[in-house]
Amino acid sequence: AGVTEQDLLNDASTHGDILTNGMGRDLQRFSSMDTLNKDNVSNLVPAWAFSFGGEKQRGQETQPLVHDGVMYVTGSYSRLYAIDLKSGKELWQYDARLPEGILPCCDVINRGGAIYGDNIYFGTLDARIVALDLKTGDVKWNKKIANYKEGYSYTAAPLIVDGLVITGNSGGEFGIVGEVQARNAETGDLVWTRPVIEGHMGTLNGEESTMTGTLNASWPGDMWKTGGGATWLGGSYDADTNTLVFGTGNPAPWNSHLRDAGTPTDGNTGDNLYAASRLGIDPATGEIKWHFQTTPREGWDFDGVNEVVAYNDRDGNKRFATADRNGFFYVLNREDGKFVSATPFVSDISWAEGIDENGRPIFVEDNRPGNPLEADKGEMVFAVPSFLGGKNWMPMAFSQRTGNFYVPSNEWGMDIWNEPISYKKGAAYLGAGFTIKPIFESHIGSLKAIDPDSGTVKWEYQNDAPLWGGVMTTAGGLVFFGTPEGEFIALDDETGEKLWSFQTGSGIVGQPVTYELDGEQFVTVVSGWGGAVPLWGGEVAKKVNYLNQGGTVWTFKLPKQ
Ligand code: PQQ
Repeated sequence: AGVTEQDLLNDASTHGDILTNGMGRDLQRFSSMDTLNKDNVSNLVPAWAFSFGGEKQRGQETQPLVHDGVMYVTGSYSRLYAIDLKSGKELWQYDARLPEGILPCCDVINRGGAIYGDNIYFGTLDARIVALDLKTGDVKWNKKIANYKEGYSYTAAPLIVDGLVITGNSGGEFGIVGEVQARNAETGDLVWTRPVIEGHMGTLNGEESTMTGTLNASWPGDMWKTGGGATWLGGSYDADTNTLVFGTGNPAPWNSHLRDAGTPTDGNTGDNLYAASRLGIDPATGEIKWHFQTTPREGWDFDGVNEVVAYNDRDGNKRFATADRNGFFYVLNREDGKFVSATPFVSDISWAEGIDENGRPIFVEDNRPGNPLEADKGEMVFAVPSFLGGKNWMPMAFSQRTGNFYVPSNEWGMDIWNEPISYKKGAAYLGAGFTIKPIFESHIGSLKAIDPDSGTVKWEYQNDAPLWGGVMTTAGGLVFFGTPEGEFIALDDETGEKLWSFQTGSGIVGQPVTYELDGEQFVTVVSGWGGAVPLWGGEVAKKVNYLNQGGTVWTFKLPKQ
């Protein structure tokens, strides 16, 4: 028996289990349960808590999974725990043995696993993907995605479609090449690979398939060979159109002048395809069906990896939505990835005036960091958003109840300048320097309710520290999310009013879930501050350096009647 493709298709509508990241492969993070709702959420209390233990208290960005009476949760440093759903007691634990010299850019985090057949799959920081037996935690297979010594790592939750385990890769700061890989879930054997930078060859069943894009059409010289575009946040799956959607990170290096991206030209020279893009991919073959580039000529580290959520708009049109790191909220057509609309979702965006009718940014050329070739350091600019983005990896949620998206955003900017750089295997390949700064005294974090049909912000909930955790919506009219200050919060989905909160003891950068057990509705979130902000946040990192680390799974329920 085991978990089937049909079970994955039904994941969002079955209340007793959570098999996929995103609570359904379209990543809506909406639960149709309403036992817990606006009227009773103020009574929510802890049912149990579970500590990851050890000294490895780092960013806990995971989303728990639930199957057959067991919760599966990944922790920092490539650990996975199986926990009894009723008692909160540990059943087994798997610790990946990580080699010295792993190179994750942005903390030793993991965002979760995927369940299929009799296995749970998750990726490790040394760029491997592991299949473990659901019952025992025994290793079924363990495969290398890429060479960690070159800067590759892995942090995303894998995606499972039609018996294939589909993974991206991390390493965009090291001049790696972004890629999507599909493996047979039973054996771990590679079925296809799709590099995302033009000029590189894909494979299918061990043989070359097709080239990605057109060689040298949008890159100068050999720059495509180390072109970046890490697919580090994984992907989503739209079953209606049978399409995988993966985002691609910043082109490498950051210094855009080295990639011919600094001077406007005719055609797409310097666009650096398909970095900073979303790709629609055929799950059977790994062929690219369509692409949409959010930031052509990228020069501010606006990775295009943010999750693409499949939904229907209020007129019933099949749409995708994505809130890009570059500060714009995009709506695309699900059939062909074509641009529908884009609206800013953060304040004071400085690098573009807006997005034109073809989905291309209208650049403010003065806001591109200057060319350093003539000097050691190019001209510095103050750009908004900061390179950590109007929104980073933390997933938004869609509500089927309100038709709105709930987007965890941040309002901040950066001083940024370019420097000369040349590629060296396994070394940082940026060619830029930067300092992140707040732009408002009152707040950085802002959870926004966005109407995707008009792009308007209906309400916002402001938070002192940058928001760094996922959002979940429910048919009970609730929006759940956590803050770096440690609060786990439920808001009213129509007004943004705070209905409930609980202090978890460390910052929340995890992704909440909800499920049913014996007729009761439970809510779980993992607490444990970390991720990119303390490491890369400049002045903002200093502002939040009082926050404590942790590693605790918190589970809540209503008291018995
Ligand atoms: N990871 C985080 C985090 O977990 O807090 C934030 C970031 C990453 C970024 O802002 C990145 O740019 C980023 N880039 C890559 C890459 O280019 O390969 C990987 C990751 C990652 O795997 O976590 C992040």
